[in-house]
Amino acid sequence: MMNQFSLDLFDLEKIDNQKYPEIVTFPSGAPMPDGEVIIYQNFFEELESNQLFKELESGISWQQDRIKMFGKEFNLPRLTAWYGDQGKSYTYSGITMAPTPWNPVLLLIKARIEKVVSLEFNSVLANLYRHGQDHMSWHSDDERELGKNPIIASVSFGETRRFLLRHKYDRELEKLEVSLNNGSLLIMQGSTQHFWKHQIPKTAKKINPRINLTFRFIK
Ligand SMILES: O=C(O)CCC(=O)C(=O)O
Ligand SMILES: [Mn+2]
Repeated sequence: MMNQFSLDLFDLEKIDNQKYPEIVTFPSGAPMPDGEVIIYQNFFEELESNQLFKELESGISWQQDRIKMFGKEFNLPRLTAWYGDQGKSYTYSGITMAPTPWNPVLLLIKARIEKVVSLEFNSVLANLYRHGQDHMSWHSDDERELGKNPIIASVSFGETRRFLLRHKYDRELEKLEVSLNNGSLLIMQGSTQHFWKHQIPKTAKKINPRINLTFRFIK
């Protein structure tokens, strides 16, 4: 007869390995001051993540946005799309976007995240990094419509990319680095956006595409 007790233990171990949140700290283990960042590696299992990547890659209406800088126009170094509840428009890098209505895949991912983050998100910014030259420069998600101390939930599918954080005011502090793997969920909360900037740097390596979704709550 199958031993029920050992089966439960096995399941627990599996859940622990895959869904255990870790607080992001400096390599010494020292806590991050002025913010709170949490990472769940393998929040979505590998096979499911691969499937979600494909569905998002083909199912999202990706756009090439342009930004103005120093009087010149440039292509944003990634493709983007903005989905959410109707009536929640959002300004990002000087671009005001009206959201596309939710699709079933995004709603599924949103519901899974809302099981561990007690917040109902009402919008998501999707980013497609086609290759190593696609990137996102240093910024904070501190737009007015996100309010004070926003909770941002960021899921990644496809290629692993480096995610870096640097303090805005204390230049003595070293940077923090997190590897955003296929199926990972990163949560930024507390005063993180007020004190820290983050980026996805370029890489010269030949790499596969990556999709990132940042779920947000817009007031
Ligand atoms: O691709 C990422 O992991 C970062 C995305 C991001 O910072 C943003 O959309 O504001
Ligand atoms: Mn951001």
